[in-house]
Amino acid sequence: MINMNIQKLIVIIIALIIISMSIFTFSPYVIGIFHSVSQANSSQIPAENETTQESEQTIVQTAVCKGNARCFDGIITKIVDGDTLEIDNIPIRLALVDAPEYNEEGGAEAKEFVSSLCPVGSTAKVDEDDGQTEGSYGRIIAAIYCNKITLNAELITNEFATIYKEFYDVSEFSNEYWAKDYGC
Ligand SMILES: [Ca+2]
Ligand SMILES: [Ca+2]
Repeated sequence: MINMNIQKLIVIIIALIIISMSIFTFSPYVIGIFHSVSQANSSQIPAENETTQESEQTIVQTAVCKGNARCFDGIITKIVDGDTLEIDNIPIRLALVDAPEYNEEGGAEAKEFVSSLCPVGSTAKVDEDDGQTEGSYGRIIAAIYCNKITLNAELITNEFATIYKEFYDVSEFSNEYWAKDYGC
């Protein structure tokens, strides 16, 4: 009777050793799998600052593009001056807006104004001017929406820039309030 129990005990111990050895051998893989699963999960759950960016993005996406020309969302990567900036490194010229060059009088202020409204890193929507799809010196001519505002409108109405009258008869945005009230 006692012998039987000892035999059983030995079998159990050997089984336990085999099980623990196999766990030890395979644990790196198991941990690796769990790690990748938890990473995948954590990337689905936005951290607090990502939530802010996401809501900004939602606001940008609610801005509706006019016409059929290019329309895309991106991140502001550079502000050149009051009427030119880069979104996803693509140069954009603000439609109907003429701000002074950076080295001209009022140029630095206009650039600073753009930075204060839509700093580098902001999410923005680009609505290409359907009347000026040929662009300007390699830049897309567009209206830009960011942080709930239309950048073109803010520059004009706050008098950091004037209406580019030369193009108001071809521009898609000539009938916008900011264009009509300030010269179109
Ligand atoms: Ca358009
Ligand atoms: Ca200019």
